[in-house]
Amino acid sequence: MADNKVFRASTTAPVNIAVVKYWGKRDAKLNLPTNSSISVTLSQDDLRTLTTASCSASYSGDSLTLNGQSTDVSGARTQACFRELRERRAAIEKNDPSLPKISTLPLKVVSENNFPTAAGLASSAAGFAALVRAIANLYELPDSPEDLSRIARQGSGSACRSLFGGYAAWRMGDKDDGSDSQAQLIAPASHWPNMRALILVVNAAKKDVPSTSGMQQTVATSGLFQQRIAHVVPANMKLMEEAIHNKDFATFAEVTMRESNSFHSCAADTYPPIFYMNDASRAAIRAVEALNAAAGKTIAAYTYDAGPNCVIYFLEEDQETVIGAFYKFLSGVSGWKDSAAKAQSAVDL
Ligand code: 2P0
Repeated sequence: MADNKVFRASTTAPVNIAVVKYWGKRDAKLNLPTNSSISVTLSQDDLRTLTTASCSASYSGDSLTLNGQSTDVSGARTQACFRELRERRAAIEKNDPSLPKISTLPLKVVSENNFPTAAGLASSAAGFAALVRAIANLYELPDSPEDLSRIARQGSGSACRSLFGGYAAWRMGDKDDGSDSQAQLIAPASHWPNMRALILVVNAAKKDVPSTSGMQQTVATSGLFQQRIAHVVPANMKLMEEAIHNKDFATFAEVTMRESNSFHSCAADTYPPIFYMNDASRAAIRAVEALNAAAGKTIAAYTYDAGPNCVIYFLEEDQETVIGAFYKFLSGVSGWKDSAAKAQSAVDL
């Protein structure tokens, strides 16, 4: 029966790890940030979300399944994404009456990560990026990745950067309606193909304070944070973009490590303080410092998000040295002993 027809589209989206960190919202409803940010997209062979979106009159209502678990769709973020995508589909249906009227049909979204969600590896970024693109594909929307990034941003801020492969910037914008707060490609992965990332997953990685509430506590209480958004981030955005364009690893690495330190210092300056790193995280920082000192130049850069897990960026030519050093390190430090380490390329979609 035509009424029961199922329309379907699938897509994948990559995990991204910020090298200039997003931390703070100026508008929590529209997910508008207090600062711009930059990320590197990880290889989809290793870390990605696969999402299928479908719609049919035979479905009883909108539904979302994440890693086999039925998930609430009534949250404001998911609703904002569904609403904006439906509005866009409805507009093209209005202009072209020959198109099937699917914008009003119930939506079913099924999403799977190929990595453990509990590992705290930016799963919301890949998740919302894949959700938005899957529905946009289902609706055959003509929107550009930049347009879609404004929708994904409302699902989760960092998701807007996962609409792109390679090196992406989220420009904070200055409009109150968020129409200029979107992500943009800085360079495809092919621009710097020897970039690699090593991911160290610490045991029992559970966020004490979720990002959304943590960042707003920082905005409300940290004096250091005011300095960060006024001076530190604008300078680091410029340095990082130049480093990426020039494939200047030493600058890329220094800014990456300083940004991680700046973000975690603001977390610690929040009242009451927020600590995402633990002793094992700090030991890994020391190990990167020792590795760089032994090499006589910067060959590795650490970065931490809202949890204790470590991402280390390095270049392919230093892979043996970096991975060798970290396997040795992992076996010697409690907390990292049973961790999974994964070396991978930071490559394109
Ligand atoms: C980032 N993080 O730039 C930073 C660095 C964590 C530390 O984006 O509230 O999950 O959904 O917009 O995107 C985590 O924040 O927060 C994050 P919401 P999100 O990757």
